[in-house]
Amino acid sequence: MNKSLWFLLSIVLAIPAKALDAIHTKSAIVIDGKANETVWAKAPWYKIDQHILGAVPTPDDFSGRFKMLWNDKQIYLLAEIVDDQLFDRHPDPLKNYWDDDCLEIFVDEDKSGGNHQFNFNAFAYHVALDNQVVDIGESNEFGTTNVVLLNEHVTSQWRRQTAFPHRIIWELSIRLYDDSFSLKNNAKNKPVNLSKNKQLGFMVAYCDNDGSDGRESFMGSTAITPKDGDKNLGYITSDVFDTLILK
Ligand SMILES: [Ca+2]
Ligand SMILES: [Ca+2]
Ligand SMILES: [Ca+2]
Ligand SMILES: [Ca+2]
Repeated sequence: MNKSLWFLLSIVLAIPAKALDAIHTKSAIVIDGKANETVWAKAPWYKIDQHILGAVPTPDDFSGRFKMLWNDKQIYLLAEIVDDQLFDRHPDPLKNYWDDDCLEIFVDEDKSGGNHQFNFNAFAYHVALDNQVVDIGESNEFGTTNVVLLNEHVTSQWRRQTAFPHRIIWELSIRLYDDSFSLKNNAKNKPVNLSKNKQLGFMVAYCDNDGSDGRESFMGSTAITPKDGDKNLGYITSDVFDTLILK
């Protein structure tokens, strides 16, 4: 390799993964699936275009992007999702929720990284088409997987667009809980206050199913390095999340 090429390569390799920015909002955001608050126009878009699992969808089958805002109480997410078929095969919100269309939001409040599969070191909120929010909770007394609703963490509303009915605007507010959160001690659970320059572990993904028995594709906002060929690691470890900075 010649010297100039090696120099260029060393610069590219030294650039850390790009952080995501959430823009501060002084004005109130109404969670109604409408992006008509003027502050939304100030926030940059980020793509949901990284393959995690299943088929790589065509743009009409699935494509998505999102932007972020924050205030001292919560962060806000606006996702624009194109999905040709909205599908909810499992009406029970606790059953096979990953096999129905759902928006998945990964949050690690203190950016600690590490395993969160059966604890609340980080959260993998699966937001279903009925706007309910599911994650794997703490192991129960039998040591078995314990799926729980965390509806108080995320407020969610989506709407189809009149001119583009397969494009939906999904607007959400997310309260952040630190790793002391426990369903064994509900009275003590309080969302943390947020301040400028705070960094979180963060990632967004979409599970797309258009009528199959199981999830057809799973696309995310972050390039995940496979482990034993598997990129579906976000529900297990927050090591694979991106960094979100409150600007
Ligand atoms: Ca709104
Ligand atoms: Ca689809
Ligand atoms: Ca954590
Ligand atoms: Ca679908």
